[in-house]
Amino acid sequence: MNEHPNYIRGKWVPSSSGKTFPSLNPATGKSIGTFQSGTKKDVEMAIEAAEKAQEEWSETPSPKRAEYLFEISRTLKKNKEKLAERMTEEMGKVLKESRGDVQEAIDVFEYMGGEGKRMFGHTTPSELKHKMACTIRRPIGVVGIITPWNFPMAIPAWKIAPAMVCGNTILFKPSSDTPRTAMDLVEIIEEAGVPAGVVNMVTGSAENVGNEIVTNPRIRGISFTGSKETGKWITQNAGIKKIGLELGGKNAIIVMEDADLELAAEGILWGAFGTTGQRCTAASRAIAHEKIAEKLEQLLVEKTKKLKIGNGLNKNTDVGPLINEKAVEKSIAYTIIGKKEGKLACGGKPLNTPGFFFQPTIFSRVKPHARIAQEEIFGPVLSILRVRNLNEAIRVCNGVEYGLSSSIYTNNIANAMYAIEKIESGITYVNSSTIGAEVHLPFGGVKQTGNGTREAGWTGTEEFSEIKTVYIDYSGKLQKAQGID
Ligand code: UN1
Repeated sequence: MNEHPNYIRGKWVPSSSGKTFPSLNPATGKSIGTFQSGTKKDVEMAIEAAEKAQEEWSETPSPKRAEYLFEISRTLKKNKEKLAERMTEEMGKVLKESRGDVQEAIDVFEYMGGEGKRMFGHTTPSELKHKMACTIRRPIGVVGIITPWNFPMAIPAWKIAPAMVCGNTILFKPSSDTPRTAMDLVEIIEEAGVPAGVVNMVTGSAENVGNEIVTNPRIRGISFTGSKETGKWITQNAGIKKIGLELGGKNAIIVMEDADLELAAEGILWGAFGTTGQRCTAASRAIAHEKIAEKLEQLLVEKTKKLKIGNGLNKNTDVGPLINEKAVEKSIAYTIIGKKEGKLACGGKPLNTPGFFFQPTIFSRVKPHARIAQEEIFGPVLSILRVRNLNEAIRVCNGVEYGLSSSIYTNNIANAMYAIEKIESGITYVNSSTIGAEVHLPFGGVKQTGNGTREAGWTGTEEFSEIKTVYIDYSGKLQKAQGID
């Protein structure tokens, strides 16, 4: 019933395992279809297909490859509403956010299509006469793309679009929580006429599918978004490959005494409870100046109590379910820890209904070293911390192992500029929440959040290409560099 195959060499095929797993609607706990429990053998078949397609795809000029990306973008746009509804059904986020997720995919295929006409290298003079030097971009080869469930279309698109335009062929393993949204995207890629073998998808577990993708030496590059633990495992087991990692966050919003508190409260709420707190960029800490902390807390609690929890397909829902049972257990566990570490100001309970719901939760008077202020919860749990001045705020903000997004609310330009300079993170917002990065700017983090790559924007193609340096000597003589005669 409603069984969905893998996609290898342009064909929809069952797994060699003969087994499937269900994808559940987190608002009801019911299955929406079954997907292949992929195997090492399936991965090998997909690598074979990707290798076969590699030469012709890499020889296709990038402005021509770009035409496929534009077509994918257009088809996504035409199907946006249906795709968003299906995404909410599978992932749970409220419909308007699912629309945003599809929109990110539309935008990134369009943007990366444009990159096909740039693909810039450098030219620079040689130190020798009648000789020129330049760089060009070459594909990496077959790349493995391993993606999470929280942006089930946008994140695969952030990776597949630049990988394609750079001339790589792809093995895509989506999260087992959102295989149907991944399938929807791959169907659109197929519809756009992308040659067989350029994009292949194998669904299944990390143990069987992920493991093989990471460790197989025929895969030349890996791009992964997910947990720090898995990221670490990848760096230890992938061998010599080009690796791009987007891992966790413990993002903070600093609110200074001069800030517009109404605006700050709205931004904190959107950052903490948007997507039910399940974004790497989610704001899980509010660092408040002691002079306004009480007032800010009141505003936050008041507004949080008004949020409507429910099925993301319902028009008036503000906060959808968590992704699965395990996520609810994690939020419960951190609430128990939080009650010992701070004061529970609101929320803190799962809903006693079918589906995986947890109340938006706020802890106040949390200390910087508390576990709820240090560890990534990936649920709707916000900690409020108090500080005496900007320097302390920045110290607290930086006092975690991650560094993805950050924000400061202030009307003092010097405060804002100082925070931009001193906060250790890949992204800093001023008077705006920690979420909502745009696809034409680089995205990524420092410290344990990543290994230095930046997705999206003009840096997005760097992760998926190799630089070749070219020297062209037209002097007709053997010339030796470094002054050797
Ligand atoms: C993520 O949670 O991994 O900036 C990505 C944002 C989104 C992307 C989040 N555009 O919140």
